[in-house]
Amino acid sequence: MKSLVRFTLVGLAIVPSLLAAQTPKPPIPTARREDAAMNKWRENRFGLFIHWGVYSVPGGIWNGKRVGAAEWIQAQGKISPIDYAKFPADFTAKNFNAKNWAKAAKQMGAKYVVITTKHHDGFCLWDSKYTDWDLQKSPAPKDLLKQLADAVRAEGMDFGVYYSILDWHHPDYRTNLKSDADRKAFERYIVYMKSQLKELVDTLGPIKVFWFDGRWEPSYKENPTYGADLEKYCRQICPGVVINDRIRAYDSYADYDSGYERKLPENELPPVNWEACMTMPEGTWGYHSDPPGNGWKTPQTLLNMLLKCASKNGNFLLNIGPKPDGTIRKEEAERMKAVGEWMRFYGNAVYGTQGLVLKSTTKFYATRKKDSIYLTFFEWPETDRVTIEGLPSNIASAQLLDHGKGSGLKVEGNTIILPMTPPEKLANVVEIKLKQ
Ligand code: JFZ
Repeated sequence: MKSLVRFTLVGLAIVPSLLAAQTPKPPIPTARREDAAMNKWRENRFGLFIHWGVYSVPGGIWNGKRVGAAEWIQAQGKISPIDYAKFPADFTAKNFNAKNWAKAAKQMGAKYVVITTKHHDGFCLWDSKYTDWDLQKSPAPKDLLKQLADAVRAEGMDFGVYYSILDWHHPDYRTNLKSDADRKAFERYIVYMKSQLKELVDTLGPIKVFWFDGRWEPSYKENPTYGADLEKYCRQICPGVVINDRIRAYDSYADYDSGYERKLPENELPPVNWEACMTMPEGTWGYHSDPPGNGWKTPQTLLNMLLKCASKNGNFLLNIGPKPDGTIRKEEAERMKAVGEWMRFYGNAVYGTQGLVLKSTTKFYATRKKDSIYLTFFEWPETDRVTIEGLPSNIASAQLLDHGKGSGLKVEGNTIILPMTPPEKLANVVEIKLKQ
């Protein structure tokens, strides 16, 4: 009976994108966090997001019916808890190799990796003391998160965890707090979350990012003290950790705005730290055997998004959804590789930069690091002259970057003269040195 009730609740779950338009915006903080850990997070600029869990098993298709977001299949496919409980057995991770994942992330150019430790289905991707709805129920190695965390750090990247507040499985989770009993249960659930976060901190080694999600149900959203308290707790157990806004009930950005989900800011330089997260196909984060939307974004589009973020002071967290056996599908592996090949030569235009607003009739993305300004062109200009307004000082020299080399460009005042054909296919970078 109880499971029937929960089944109904899940069936009615609202897809968050429908809610996004109406969600309130927190007040702009007067100062941005500026300590070393926060600066490192900003300098990283580019991360890999991984959505992996037992929802990867049905791969977006249940009883012949195809859903949109694969990780929402329990709700969207109206799968009963009994049927859903069969998925962990097929979550084999038999081809999972933490070192290979970390190498692939590094090769893509990522400076940090964030993985789903618990998504909305409540399934824990580790062996938790506080629930048996976890890897105990699957043949996968129980320490796979630890393996990944270590491998990621061994490659010199930062490791972060995604954790969903919304939980379709935990008996104490509540959508609404209609009675004292509900409130008591939900507060037990908050203790459960805290215990699990502490468990992750104690077992996984240094965690640099807490990426929360699933804050939109009334129980959490209408009681902002829960989020404020949880944030305080996280900072205690994991000093320095960078926390996204979704830990809070829309009343604070915490350390950064993670609301740029599958979209990028248009004209403004956002006034708070921010990160956009992005899927490679449309509308699915978890592994989908037949993804929604019109195919896969090209490497050029993904790079364009990354540079656009950097030029507006934002981070870019690019997602993959591995298969239940731990394979990274071909479509994703190819894109990761192509993006990384470009980043290997032109990453200077991204890492450690700040965005800046320049005026020109030519389209490019501008970033700045010390006395260098980088202009990244995704379309080669129609004429050979690029005039730039708004530079902080005069141009001392300019070069067109070409696979780790540079060829000097002729400069006339604030105009640079480009060759007829560019060296690179995906995007071309001009580095300008400013006069001191
Ligand atoms: C959430 C999840 O529901 C989804 O499965 C995925 O994990 C994604 C990264 O996060 O989806 C959201 C959450 C918030 C918004 C949109 C989608 N939002 O604020 O616009």
